[in-house]
Amino acid sequence: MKPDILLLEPMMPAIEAALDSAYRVHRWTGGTPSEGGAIRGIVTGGGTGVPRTLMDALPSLEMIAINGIGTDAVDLVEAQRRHIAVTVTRDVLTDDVADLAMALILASMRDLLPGDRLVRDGLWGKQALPLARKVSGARLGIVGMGQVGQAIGRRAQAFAMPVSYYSRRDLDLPFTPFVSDLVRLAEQSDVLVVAASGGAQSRHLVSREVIDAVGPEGLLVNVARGSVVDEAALVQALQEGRLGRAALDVFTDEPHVPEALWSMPNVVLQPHRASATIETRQAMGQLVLDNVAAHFAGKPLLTPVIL
Ligand code: 8YV
Repeated sequence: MKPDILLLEPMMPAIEAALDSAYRVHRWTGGTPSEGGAIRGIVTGGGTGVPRTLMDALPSLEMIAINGIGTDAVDLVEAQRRHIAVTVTRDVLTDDVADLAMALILASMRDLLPGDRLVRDGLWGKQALPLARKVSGARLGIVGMGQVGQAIGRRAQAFAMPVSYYSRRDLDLPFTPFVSDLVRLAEQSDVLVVAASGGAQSRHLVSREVIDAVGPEGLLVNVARGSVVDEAALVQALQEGRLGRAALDVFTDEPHVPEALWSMPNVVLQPHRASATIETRQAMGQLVLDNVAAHFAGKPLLTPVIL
């Protein structure tokens, strides 16, 4: 008999078709599914994770395959206690997230969206745009220097951006200095990019003080998790002109984006799309399929989360 799987968010049609052919796939509609007792596997996204109430309602759950790298929305301690295996799609989305971070830096500092809007509104030649800011040579601070942070650093080097970073510890990287104080890093950066994992340990790491240190001429970019930034402080700093610009792919309470941000011309907004390319979602989906298949075949998982 095919194992029962609960799919928490949509995936590419080809990936869903492959799941459908190998498993009895139940699509989550919120709450506790009536077939809860039969569910042995969950496939979910990094942002969605698994609500704890749902996890508690699935007594036969053996594995959670996250279609992403973030584990902050899954209770890993509880998973370990219940011997539920958890996998992520390590490595395959690093480039895309770093690419989007660069795209957000470029879009924000070069005023891409106001320029685009001016052309579409037929105002070229009628209305002047303020001059933008130069990206090449701007000083970049990276918060969280895992694979994504390092990939952003490598890209920034091609833009002649001096790169420094803040991390839980000095990683002794050859190309970029470690700064042990996040406020100091923010002070000495023109652009601060958040690439740290979410979770209790990083909640509101980018505080009002850090945002103020980025300052009225600075740009804050977040491609990590909304929870890492104090969003209320961010909105207030933008409203009061204490922060120059923000470019955000992630938010505290997705898909809710604070309405105050919607009309700000110095803010670039994306709907959590850093890994949303055909190529990467295909590779992520394949890794999910391979991990789920390995689990039900009793073989070693390809990319397990190890606590
Ligand atoms: C995805 C993510 O958008 O990797 C993560 O943790 O949040 C993103 O890559 C998400 O997992 C797909 O829902």
